[in-house]
Amino acid sequence: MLDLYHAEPAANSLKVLLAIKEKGVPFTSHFVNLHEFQQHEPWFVKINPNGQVPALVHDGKVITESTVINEYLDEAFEGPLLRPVDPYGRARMRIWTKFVDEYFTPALSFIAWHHMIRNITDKLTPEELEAKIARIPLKEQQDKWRTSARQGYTREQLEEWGRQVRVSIQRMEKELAETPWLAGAAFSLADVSSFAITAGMPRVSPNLVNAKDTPHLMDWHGRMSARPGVQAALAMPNPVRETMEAGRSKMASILS
Ligand SMILES: N[C@@H](CCC(=O)N[C@@H](CS)C(=O)NCC(=O)O)C(=O)O
Repeated sequence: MLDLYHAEPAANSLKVLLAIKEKGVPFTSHFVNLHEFQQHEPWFVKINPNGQVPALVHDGKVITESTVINEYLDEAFEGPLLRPVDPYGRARMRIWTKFVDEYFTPALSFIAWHHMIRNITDKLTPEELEAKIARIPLKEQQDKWRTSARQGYTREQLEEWGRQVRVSIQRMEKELAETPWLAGAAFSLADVSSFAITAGMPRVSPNLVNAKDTPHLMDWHGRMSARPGVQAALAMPNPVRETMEAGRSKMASILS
């Protein structure tokens, strides 16, 4: 029995959907609607005490943290190998997944929240919003919801995160100019992690990711997008697409 609790195919949820579809492992999908704060409901916090998606439940055992879930999926199930076999290749893969988790994703995430969260929270009264925030298990996430919903982040903060996103894109471009996939000769979880947050960038941030400035990244993006596993992950239902799109256009200004 394999159950995956995830949100729309974006960011950390997309990361795990990509791996599970590439691997071809059958699973039961449970959509957790972040726009309705379902991730903070008691039934879900019992599964992941952090109140965040994705979460995998395998024969009753819970695995959280998207990068750990992906390594677990690759280790525990049959199917194409998603990690290089040699120790150096595997280390290179982990350097990428760590970089994506610790540097690239946080920078992009703060920018996204600043532009998108009010599309979710504006329908609530201040009292309703505080009641929702009070249920969030992590103090850091409480602060992120509250700041994004109210005054937002400062121009200096947004510009610094924008700089970090540009550094991340340049790092990908440099690597992909040297090797076809991010961890070397073969597709791996390094590509999965990186694609999960750059999937929409050629469309949303064409000033940053385009054929002239980042030709190798664009070529990689085309090869990634052509993979059946990637297409299957991106085709997962997305009931919140409209709200997301409304925020995405606003993000483009800081990411150029
Ligand atoms: N380190 C965690 C982060 C998970 C995470 O940030 N999930 C986001 C969605 S991409 C979430 O659940 N956000 C809603 C919230 O924090 O309230 C992982 O990699 O799985």
